[in-house]
Amino acid sequence: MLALVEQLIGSPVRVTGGLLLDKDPQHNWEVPWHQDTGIYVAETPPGEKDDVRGGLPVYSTRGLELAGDVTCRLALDPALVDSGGLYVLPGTHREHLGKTVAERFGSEKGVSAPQPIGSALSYNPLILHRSEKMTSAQQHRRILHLSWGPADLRLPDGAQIYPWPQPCPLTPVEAL
Ligand SMILES: O=C(O)CCC(=O)C(=O)O
Repeated sequence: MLALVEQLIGSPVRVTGGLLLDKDPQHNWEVPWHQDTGIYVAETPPGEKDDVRGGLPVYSTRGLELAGDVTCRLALDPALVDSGGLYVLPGTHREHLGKTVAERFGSEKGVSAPQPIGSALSYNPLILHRSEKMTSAQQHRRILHLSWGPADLRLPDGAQIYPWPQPCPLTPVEAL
């Protein structure tokens, strides 16, 4: 995965986040079109609103700071059209769309990006994406969602990327 992400980003990389998303019949959500503009930081910069997710502060970017980043979703279960998989809207990663998303793209269906179990789906975090509820009889749709950026990624307003315990840039395990 490191080699894949380095190839996509085009430089040495760092991890910027990780989540396990477990969609099941009791926790069966849908999410409208959005860009992932937030990034975990060491602390909320002065003057920014508090946004704490999973216990960690998140800084919301306002421009294209994350345009060189890559998200990689590993499907631990099938994530298909009827099991709450992702839809994307190609080409929308080139601008920070802010609050215009619903008005401009709300009526678009987009392109489904179905994932068989064990597959990896990589995309730019700024591409519009959405998901629907699971309608299949599947018990779980677990996705390991990993976020990556260039090792020299910097944020404005003095925001410091959360210091995940890792060598930066990342090195292959064999080399440790
Ligand atoms: O996996 C899903 O159902 C939606 C995930 C999502 O919107 C995200 O990762 O930003």
